[in-house]
Amino acid sequence: MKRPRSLFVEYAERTPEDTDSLLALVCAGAPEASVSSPLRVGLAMPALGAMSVEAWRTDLAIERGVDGPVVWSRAGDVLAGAIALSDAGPIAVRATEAYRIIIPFVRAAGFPHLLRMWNQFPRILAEDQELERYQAFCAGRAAGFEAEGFTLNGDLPAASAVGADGEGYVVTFFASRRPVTHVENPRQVSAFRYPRQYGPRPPSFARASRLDLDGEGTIFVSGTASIVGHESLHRGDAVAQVDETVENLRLVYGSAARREIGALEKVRGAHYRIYVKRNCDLETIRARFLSRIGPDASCLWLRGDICRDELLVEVEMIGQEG
Ligand code: 3EB
Repeated sequence: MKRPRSLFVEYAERTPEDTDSLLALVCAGAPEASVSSPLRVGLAMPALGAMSVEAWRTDLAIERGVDGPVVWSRAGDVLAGAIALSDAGPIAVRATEAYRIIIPFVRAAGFPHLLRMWNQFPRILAEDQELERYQAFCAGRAAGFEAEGFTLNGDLPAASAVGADGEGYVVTFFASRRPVTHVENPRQVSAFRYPRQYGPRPPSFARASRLDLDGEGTIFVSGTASIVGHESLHRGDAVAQVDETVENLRLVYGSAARREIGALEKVRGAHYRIYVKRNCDLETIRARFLSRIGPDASCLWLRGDICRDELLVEVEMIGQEG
């Protein structure tokens, strides 16, 4: 018999019928950001490919619940949750609020180790209190982590922060009962050490995190883009941005997998969520990315705004190492 797995993911074209083993369902294309029970996150981001749903599953028994604004489900050592807030007013305030709800919640639940967080809100590059909204968000997120006792230096989860279309701010998270390993990228400055030019407080995230359960390591690579050191490269060149992003993914994933990855194409069973900023770049980006990772790779293509104006694409990755 196959050994039961704590956590695995699959992409689907529509809401799956088999819901018993579902820990969480992330569905693209909602008109507004939304979170409902049992844990279903609606992302106000259109799907750009056949797949529109990210289904997180487990072979273990699931417990589900709602605690104030947090909708959650848990199985074994893993807890999944999400919260939907208004994105009105200063986004820094909303971010601090979200993190000051989520962190105490995971601690009280007995899953204190944050593994992965996704942030989605609209107008990510609009102005907000003399900053870009993303930079204001980073300041509020850092304040939230700090208020909850984080050092902001090697104790942060993997994350993404992407601009959606509809209204609302959604944070989705995975947390663990057991310690998580955080991983950085040797060719990128750690985001939590970015210099002041990117905003008053640097982004609070690790490049990847890894959870080891039942002899298997699940690797979550954060949103990854065409950034080397701390600088964006290849403004206006979607193909070169894909190549730079693939190189970053190769190195971060290799570091988390603790093995040399010759080419991303060689990583079996990986899943990629790709955010494309402009529909007009989709075919160029898709063709180049698939040529680099292999035509059979599992992909979820979404339309989303990237947090620096010059970036055309951002990719996150999930992998398992046996
Ligand atoms: C970067 O590397 C690109 O603020 O949570 C990637 C992943 C990015 C996560 C976040 C931002 C975030 O800086 C942007």
